Amino acid sequence: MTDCVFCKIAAGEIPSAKVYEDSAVLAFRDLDPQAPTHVLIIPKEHIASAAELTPENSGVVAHIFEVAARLAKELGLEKGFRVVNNCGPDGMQSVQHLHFHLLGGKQMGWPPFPPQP
Ligand code: DGP
Repeated sequence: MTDCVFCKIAAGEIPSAKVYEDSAVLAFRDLDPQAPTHVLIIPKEHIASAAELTPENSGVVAHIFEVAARLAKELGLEKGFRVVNNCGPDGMQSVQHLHFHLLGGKQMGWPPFPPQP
């Protein structure tokens, strides 16, 4: 997609701090890190969000989780990590290209949203 920032990163048209790449996926450091380690893993194919996954295109998600496990080892996240996907307006998705946040290097909070009054 011509106006998609993550398609441009995947195509090398916008620079990124790349940590992994193969024919199907790219992983790079998030511009606005929310943890000591914060990597985004994206399919190179444009899929707008998790809501657009189908039996035809969902295989890449399993591959992304394999890459997350590999990167967690390589990046020293032996104590654990979190993989997050934000989907749609209520999910606070800000970039409309499927991506998974790999977060680690500190203990996360739970639940990930403020308690209701
Ligand atoms: P989300 O809210 O789940 O859509 O997260 C999008 C993330 O993408 C957000 O943490 C910031 C990051 N981001 C947005 N634009 C860029 C960019 O041009 N480069 C990099 N490295 N990260 C970006």
